[in-house]
Amino acid sequence: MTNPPEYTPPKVWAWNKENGGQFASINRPIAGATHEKDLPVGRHPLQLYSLGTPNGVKVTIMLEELLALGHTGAEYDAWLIKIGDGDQFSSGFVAVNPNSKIPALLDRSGPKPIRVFESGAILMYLAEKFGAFLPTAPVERAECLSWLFWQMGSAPYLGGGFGHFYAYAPTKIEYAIDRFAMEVKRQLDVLDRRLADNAYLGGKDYTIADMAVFPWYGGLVKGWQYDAGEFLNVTEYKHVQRWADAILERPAVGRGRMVNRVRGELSSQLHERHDASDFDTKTQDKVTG
Ligand SMILES: N[C@@H](CCC(=O)N[C@@H](CS)C(=O)NCC(=O)O)C(=O)O
Repeated sequence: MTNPPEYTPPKVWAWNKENGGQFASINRPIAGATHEKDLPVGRHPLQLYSLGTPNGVKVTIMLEELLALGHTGAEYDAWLIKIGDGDQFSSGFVAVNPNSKIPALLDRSGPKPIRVFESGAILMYLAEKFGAFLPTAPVERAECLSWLFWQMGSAPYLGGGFGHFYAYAPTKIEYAIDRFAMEVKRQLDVLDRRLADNAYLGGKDYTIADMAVFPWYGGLVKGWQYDAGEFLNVTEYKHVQRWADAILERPAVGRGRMVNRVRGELSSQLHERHDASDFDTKTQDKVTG
């Protein structure tokens, strides 16, 4: 094993703003706003402040699925939060999410706006509000919520662990890549075994658990995440592949993946969404990453 340069931690950690990492310009060890700026507000009951990352896409898929079911109360304005530019640290965004991370939702349909942050909480909130994609029978509901929370606990090992050290860290550290590649493969095997006997994670029905897991692990087995398909030998997860293909067939998933998207073919990027007709000039078949 190749060793990284020796580092002896000081007695008390100190913030080195020039640590060279790809996110050095936005990462910081303190919370709160860096600047005063209000968030924009559109005409719809739901205001989403987000970006087309796996965490953001979970929510736009859910909103498009709700609209496809005919829930007009799920009409939404999706505003772009450019995290590379520090938009998540504006006073307006921090008021909606004190954790300064996308996605954040403001429900303005009632007498007082309700804020919701954390993608899992937003999915649950919307599922309960509209009575959709979250089973009510105890066994199915428990299974759905278990897989939803599995995602919330597991994906940081994929994104913050594997993805960070494999794709973003300024130096390739064998120990870190090895440790997180092993964990991510274990997680893929967990999913593969579950999906061997079940059409979807919650059982026979498509639920918010699938919407949460798909953008991360579906993207991984399709080779889109971190360009790591070959490295992780993702073709071996046959049941995850079958499940991801089934989800990709859904028109609402195609639309949800385009909202707040800032990479890939320009024709696949819908930076802001304010009306169903906004998709008319876009082409879903170009959403390949
Ligand atoms: N557990 C959170 C994670 C959200 C998250 O990590 N969002 C990232 C983008 S995918 C972000 O906003 N990063 C900005 C930052 O860290 O400053 C959720 O599921 O909502």
